Amino acid sequence: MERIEIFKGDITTLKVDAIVNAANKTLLGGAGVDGAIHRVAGKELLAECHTLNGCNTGEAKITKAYNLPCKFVIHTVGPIWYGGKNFEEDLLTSCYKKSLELAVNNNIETIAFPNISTGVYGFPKNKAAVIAISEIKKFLCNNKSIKKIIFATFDEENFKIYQHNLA
Ligand code: AR6
Repeated sequence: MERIEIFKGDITTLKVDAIVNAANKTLLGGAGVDGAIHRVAGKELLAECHTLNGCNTGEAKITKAYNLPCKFVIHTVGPIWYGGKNFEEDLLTSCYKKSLELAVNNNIETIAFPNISTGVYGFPKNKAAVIAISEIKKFLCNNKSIKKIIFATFDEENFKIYQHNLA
């Protein structure tokens, strides 16, 4: 538990080894946290993303962070919520798992996650938080190289949900 933290605010301000981006399959930018990350990182991030050939839902890819204060950006594509019968929960679990595997393989020790899929993609916020927290706790039990995982909440509702679920 001491390796898990909640932060409320803009993930692009965090000086961690990696921040995770809630991207779309093109990896070529968008609104929400994706837009904020590309705005701060600058055009070089978009140029590197152009070389990646997109990313499937539930998968993750890593880039440098350019003008961001972190070292890497891990881009993952969350599921669009269609009511829960299209493997949305498994795909969201996979986003956290694949992002953490990439982090470990790149010697990342500190990492911040946004609340993947809970904005434009419409995943129910509490359900998403329960999945994120349980996957991360499971991962930390089996991994000692990750020193800190930050849940970067942005809206008040998610902040309260994480406070409640981590209490
Ligand atoms: N820092 C941290 N969290 C943020 C920030 C920020 N600067 N801005 C928004 N959030 P969303 P999704 C929160 O919509 O649902 C994009 O267009 C926000 O409050 O960014 O996975 C992509 O290109 C919410 O809780 O991502 C995709 O097309 C969370 O980030 C699509 O949106 C996720 O909201 C992905 O949708």
